[in-house]
Amino acid sequence: MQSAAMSRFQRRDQENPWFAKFRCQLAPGLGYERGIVRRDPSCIIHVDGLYYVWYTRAAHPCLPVGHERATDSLPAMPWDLSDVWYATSADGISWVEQGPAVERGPADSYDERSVFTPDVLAHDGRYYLVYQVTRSPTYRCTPESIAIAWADHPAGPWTKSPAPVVEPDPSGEVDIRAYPEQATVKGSFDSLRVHDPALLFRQNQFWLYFKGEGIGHSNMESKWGLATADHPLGPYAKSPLNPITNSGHEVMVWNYAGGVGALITRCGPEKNSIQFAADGINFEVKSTIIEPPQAAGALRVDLADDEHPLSGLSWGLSHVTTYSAHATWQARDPLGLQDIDEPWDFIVRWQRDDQPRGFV
Ligand code: AAL
Repeated sequence: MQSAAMSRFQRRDQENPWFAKFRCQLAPGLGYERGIVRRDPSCIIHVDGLYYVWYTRAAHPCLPVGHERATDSLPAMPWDLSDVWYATSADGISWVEQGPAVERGPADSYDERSVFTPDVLAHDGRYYLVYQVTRSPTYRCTPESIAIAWADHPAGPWTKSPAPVVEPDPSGEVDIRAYPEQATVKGSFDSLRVHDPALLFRQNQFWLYFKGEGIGHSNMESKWGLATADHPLGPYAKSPLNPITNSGHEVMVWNYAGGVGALITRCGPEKNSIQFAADGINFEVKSTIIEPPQAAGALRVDLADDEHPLSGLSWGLSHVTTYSAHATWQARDPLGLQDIDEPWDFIVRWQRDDQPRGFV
């Protein structure tokens, strides 16, 4: 005998190819280190027998001091005063940190304060990194844009775009004399910042998915937008249907069967779901999941149309933000992290578990 709720639950997970659960383990080489921030890993690509990943990396003199106390050398937030670094791995488990890929620009450049939260696309023998850029400490109302760099080899050297390729929407108004700054006119969902870019190639175009934060919207109301271009370096045009999700934080998308799969986490009424859009724009919930990896990057694979819907979500890296209440993994301490005495973000490995969810 089973209640209606349990029978619905069991049927849903066992028969649904879109259902996933995840395990995590340490990623030696990218793990916890006092004074070092490692977070927001890109997707992972496999080139000439090596796995490559890019991520936000900072060596900070102290833990973040917050918006009002940040200086030229004191970070406001963990991702402030950061550069994009890369690491390689032979087995996808242990990593060797190789050094910077894209660094902050000189004074007065569009990326002078921080470059962070990268994703990678390999296309036609070239490599593209998309990432966030900002000019000043991440004060509550500091704009953030998306820029791109390209290279002929994953080890670089990287050439940066002369300007950001996606900017916040110009709507909304802020009274910067108030503290904290007050929105006087609410803007669109991406009027303050564009974040977390992820770049796919589909239908002969470059599809750049991003997270928006809007003037007058709370940080936990984030939604995703899309901008497309004929050339990877742009110009990118935002979709008239933006925002294309009503939920989601860090962007994780993959190609599947001519459409796009999405891992929606942390924010909004549809958080903790896996979604699919046959046209890459109109997403539908395919499954609900528990404890997805945060800020995940997955192994990029070439997918044939008949692959499993979650082949693009087999394993990858994610981060543990030890200062954050969102780190449910850390709260349950499956990695045995009780020795950590200061909250420095670090990277872990996740893997999709093929077993269906256990039933009580
Ligand atoms: C992340 C992302 C973006 C934000 C910050 C760093 O997880 O959403 O990158 O700016 O947090």
